[in-house]
Amino acid sequence: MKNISILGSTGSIGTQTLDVIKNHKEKFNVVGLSALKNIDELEKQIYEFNPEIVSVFNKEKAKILSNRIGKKIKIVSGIEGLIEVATLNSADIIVTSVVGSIGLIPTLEAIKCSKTIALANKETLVVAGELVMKEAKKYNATIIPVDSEHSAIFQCLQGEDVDNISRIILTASGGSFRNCTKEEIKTAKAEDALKHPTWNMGKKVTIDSATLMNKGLEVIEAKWLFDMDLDKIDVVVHPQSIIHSMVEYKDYSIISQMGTPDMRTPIQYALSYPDRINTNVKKLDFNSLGELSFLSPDTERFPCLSLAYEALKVGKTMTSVLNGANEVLVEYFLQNKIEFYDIPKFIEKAMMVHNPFSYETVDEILEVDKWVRGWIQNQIK
Ligand code: MN3
Repeated sequence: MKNISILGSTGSIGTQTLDVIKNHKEKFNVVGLSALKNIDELEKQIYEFNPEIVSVFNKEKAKILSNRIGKKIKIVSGIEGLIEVATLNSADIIVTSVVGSIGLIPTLEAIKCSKTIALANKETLVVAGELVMKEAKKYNATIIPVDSEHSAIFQCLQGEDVDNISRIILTASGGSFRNCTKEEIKTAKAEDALKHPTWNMGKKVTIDSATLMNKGLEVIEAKWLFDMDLDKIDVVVHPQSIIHSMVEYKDYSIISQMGTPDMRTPIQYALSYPDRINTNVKKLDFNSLGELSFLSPDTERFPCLSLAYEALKVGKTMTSVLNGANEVLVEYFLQNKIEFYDIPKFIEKAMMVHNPFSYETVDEILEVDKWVRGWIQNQIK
């Protein structure tokens, strides 16, 4: 039996993780849950999975939940609460599925407790990949990717020697605006961007898919997870989302991982690793699949991808600036306060203003994160 703690249990990845667990109650047991503020959903989860501890980030909401369910379960709140769920003694695996750089601190604390991390929070590696991987090594904590592309690569690497890799090929669906002209994209609203063609995901990552920033963040994530040089990470647009990513070896053999696009597959693999277990995800039917196609990403219509490569090339604190600016701008776009192309425009401006430096502590990173968020807010006002 593996004991699981989930950071962000009411979000898209969190609920799909619980769905996987529900199917394998003989293998997995929930010990910790946490949510930002959705206590109605959290309350249902508590009755169904009976955890030891629950964290509600919002303190007011934590109090309301506490009044509702009494003293049966320990309820904590704030960042301290999130850390408590992340470092729970009885937990074997911590699923980090909170959205944004808020995931960094609890992930680092879980690493210090040598937990196995099922990492679904890509922003953690984007803002502090070097530090996180260094700490994971130091504390002997295993990091297993949940992001579908990185899970694919992780699976393609099993039994192989990393020195034999020629390159990693990340596939991208192309997002909601893949077939739109620049003019159409310019005036598109958040609701249009939220109609993702192949994947069922949360709002933030769906907007990031539409801008291709998601793929940019994933390039950065891949660099740190697999210790790969930037020039060995390629992106190809593959609209059907059947091939979830590939690894090319030095004999130019390419190994890919395929399947129906369903996040429960990479989530389950992260929980069952190194084992494989049954699923009720839909089987891939080659007879009705039709054609698989591949295109190069269009950085003219989707400049965010180039900005991410640029930030990674500069390195140091620049990827934090990219990420912090993006998080704020996506939120504004979701509220229809800015246009689609304001996202890359202001990220680029922030990157030009910022003087990147080498960081050693998480506090330095958080300082940069705070700065860029304030800077963007001032620009939009
Ligand atoms: Mn992905």
